[in-house]
Amino acid sequence: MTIKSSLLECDPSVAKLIKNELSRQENHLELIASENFASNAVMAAQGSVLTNKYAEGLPKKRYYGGCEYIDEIENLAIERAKKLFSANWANVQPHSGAQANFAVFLSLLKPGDTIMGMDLSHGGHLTHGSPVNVSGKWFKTCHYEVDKQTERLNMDEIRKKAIENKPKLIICGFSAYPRQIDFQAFRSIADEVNSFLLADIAHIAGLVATGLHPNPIPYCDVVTTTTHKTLRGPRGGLILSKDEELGKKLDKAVFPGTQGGPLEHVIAAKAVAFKEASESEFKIYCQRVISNAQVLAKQLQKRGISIVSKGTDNHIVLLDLRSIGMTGKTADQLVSDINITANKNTVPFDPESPFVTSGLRLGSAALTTRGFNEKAFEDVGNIISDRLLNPKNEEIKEQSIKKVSELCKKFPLYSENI
Ligand code: DSN
Repeated sequence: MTIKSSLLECDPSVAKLIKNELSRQENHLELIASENFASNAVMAAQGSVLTNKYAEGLPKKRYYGGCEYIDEIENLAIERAKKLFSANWANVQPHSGAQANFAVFLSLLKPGDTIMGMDLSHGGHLTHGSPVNVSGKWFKTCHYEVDKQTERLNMDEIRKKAIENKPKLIICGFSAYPRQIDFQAFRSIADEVNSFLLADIAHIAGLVATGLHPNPIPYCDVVTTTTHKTLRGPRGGLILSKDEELGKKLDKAVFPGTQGGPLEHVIAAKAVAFKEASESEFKIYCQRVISNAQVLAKQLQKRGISIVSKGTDNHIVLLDLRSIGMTGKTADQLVSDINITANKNTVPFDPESPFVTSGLRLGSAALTTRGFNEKAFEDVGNIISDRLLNPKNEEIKEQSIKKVSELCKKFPLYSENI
């Protein structure tokens, strides 16, 4: 073997597994709310020779030579990110959303400070103060919840909690919250208790970039996101701020604070994704992401399955399966049996453990990328309902597998030769 050998020649085992994964993506309905399908252009940049280059530091301030093209690529990514989100500063190096949040903690907090985020079981994220994450081990934590009746944020309750606990950092932005976030209201609470405000928009970044969800930049000290969910780029993280001085501290917190060499091939792919997201087609795509999720939610409700907060403003549809006497674990398995990929998820005030749960989280971003329209999402809602409402019916199971296969053929993903 030489470095010129193809993947198939060099490692047929890995080549075959990648082909199998491609086939799985083509032939299953992808409804995991945090996943999407990146474009061929994004994947070409990520699978490029840039993987070979070390570039610790920032453009024009590197610890290695040979960075002239890398600098241009990273600057393009930074400038495009700033423009897309109307920010004054951006760092495109975080390897993931968790790394982005960790860098924010390093720059704003000291161990023992108090942070306040949404409770994980109500839709928060592990890195927002969960006891199993460094954010919950190194900081004192307090959590807010959604309102029991509306299953939406109750800003009066959040304000009370902030006054009680005086956090140094308030975190908003969630993993399983289907409604719009009022960043201005969070800002006024943060000002009242003299706290920093972080918005983690990992899930809704595409909707924010296209103006379909309010932008947190004017109200927050710092904003973090991933680049691969509704934003549809490569897997990775991004930090943004309106404050260039704070940006300098955040740059240091990324490198050398929490990371080593940046992944420049991923940064190039982020630059491509930011360009794609700035085009008018991407706004139309994001509008469809929302309307498709709303159609899906409505269809499930029509069939008697409750939806957390009774609907959605974004790409997330969270099923409350207590309405049909089922757990998330069972539902996850039932839809998986008919080639639908989703994830079990806690619902607010869930009586079940996180390993069992009472919810199933669905997201519309990936199938909308395949071109699924409202009619197709209505069909998806019916296929899921048929399966969950008739878990022991083998005939319905077989019909559902066929319907999934027909939908996948009708809306192909990538051509086989990528
Ligand atoms: N685990 C991701 C999600 O599914 O929302 C977030 O990191």
